[in-house]
Amino acid sequence: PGDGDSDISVVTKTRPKTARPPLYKVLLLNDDYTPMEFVVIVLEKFFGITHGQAVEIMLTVHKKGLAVVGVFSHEIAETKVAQVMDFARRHQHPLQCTMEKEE
Ligand code: NFA
Repeated sequence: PGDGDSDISVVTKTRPKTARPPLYKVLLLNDDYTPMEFVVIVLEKFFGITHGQAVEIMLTVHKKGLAVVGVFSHEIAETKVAQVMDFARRHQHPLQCTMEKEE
C-alpha cells in the first residue's frame, strides 16, 4: 500500500519577458501660414502615405490644431521630426512637427 501521496506536479511555463521599446507619436501642428498643399507634400514625402490619407490628415490638423501622423521607435520618430522641420525651414514655412512618448 502506498502512503497516500499522489504525484500531481505543477508545470510553470516561464514567459520570456522581453520589454518592447517605447513607441513615439509624431505630431503635426497647425499654423496660419503653411500652405495646405505643402503639408500634403510633406506627409506624402516623409510618411509614405497616399495622397488621399495625406489630405485627410492635413485637414484634421487644420481643423483640430494637431494630429498624430504616425507611431515609431524613438530613432525613427526623431528622424521624421528632423526631416519635416528641415524641409519646412528650407521652404520658409513655420510648420511644426514634434514627438511624444506613447502611453
Ligand atoms: N492652417 C493652414 C492654412 O490654412 C494649413 C495647415 C494645415 C498648416 C496643417 C499646418 C498644418 N493654410
